[in-house]
Amino acid sequence: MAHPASTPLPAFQTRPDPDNGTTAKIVALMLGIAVPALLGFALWAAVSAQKARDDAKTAAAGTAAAAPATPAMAHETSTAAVASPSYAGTAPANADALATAHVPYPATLPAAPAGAVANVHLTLKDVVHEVAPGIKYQAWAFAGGAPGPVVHVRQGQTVKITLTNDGAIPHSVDFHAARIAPNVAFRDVNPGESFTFSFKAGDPGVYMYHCGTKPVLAHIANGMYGAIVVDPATPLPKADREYVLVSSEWYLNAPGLDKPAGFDMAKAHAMAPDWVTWNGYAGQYVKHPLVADPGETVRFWVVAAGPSFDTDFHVVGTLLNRAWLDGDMTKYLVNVQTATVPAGGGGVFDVKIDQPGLYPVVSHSFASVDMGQVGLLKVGDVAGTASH
Ligand SMILES: [Cu+2]
Repeated sequence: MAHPASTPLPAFQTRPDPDNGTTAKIVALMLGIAVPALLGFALWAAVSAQKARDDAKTAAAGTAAAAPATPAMAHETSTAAVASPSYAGTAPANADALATAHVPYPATLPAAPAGAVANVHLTLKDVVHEVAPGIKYQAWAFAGGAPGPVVHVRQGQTVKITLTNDGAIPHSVDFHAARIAPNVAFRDVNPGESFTFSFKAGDPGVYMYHCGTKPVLAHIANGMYGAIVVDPATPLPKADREYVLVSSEWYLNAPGLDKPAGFDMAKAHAMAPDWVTWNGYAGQYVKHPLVADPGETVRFWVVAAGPSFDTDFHVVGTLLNRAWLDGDMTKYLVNVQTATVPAGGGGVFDVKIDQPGLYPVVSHSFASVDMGQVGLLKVGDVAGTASH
């Protein structure tokens, strides 16, 4: 809709006089950005305990009022056409203690194996996964939870994948780093069976892997994804620390407090998640920050697993010194404020931070931050947040 003709155009803004309190304004602005991120859990804990109880009552009432028209899928997956109420921010009274006790997903990039062949054994399993403090979800995932293990190989290696299905229904695995006939390599594997295929890691970068069994939306949303890092044959500039971050969103058909929630297809179709996470657990690197020393180059290998959300990668308080977008490791952009990682894509981002502090790592799509996609990079010996 056009603006009314009488709407005045905004005046051009001039840069404020640097001596006129600008520093204080910038600090205030930064705090305005960072503090809400840091206080996310406190807010969830304070506001959401009651909300969770209310939502649980609402959900129970809704279930009673509207009997499901279709039978539920395995694992209580909801295929109801009407989405459950939002459970965003649900938190038990002891959420803070649970967040502290939580063992974070290991974000540090593991070493790549030597030799011509990288053997990777992945096991698929039905597991109860915690997506946030005290929030349980009946996941279909790789053994150990979601995301699956970080696979790290070298360009030129043959990657030999063995997939074992310990779940209750057929699953598969699709590697975006592979150039291979998917009908053969990514085929369904029945429960109790194993399947092996190999591909040449010809394309460096960071790539998603995921179950590709239909409905893919449900299999990814239920936790079946991970990241594979393929080291370029021509090494990247040296990095002092390397972290892998996989973003994903979660669609819950129940609060997940008393018993595990299942998947809500209507919410997934509406792209209205309850939680958005780095490495499968809301805010885990707020309580347990990623760390670096001042002046170090920190490399983030980022995958947006979705199933449907992009990640707008941003580190509050700095710029991305280098940004390799998706699978193109032949060149990088410099001084990027926010880099989009599309759902199903990846990106490699370097930051070099000299000033000690707590730097939030977010998707700058801030609904995602509110739903849990925030972590901290702790640079130097900074007080105020629990460490590992
Ligand atoms: Cu699957």
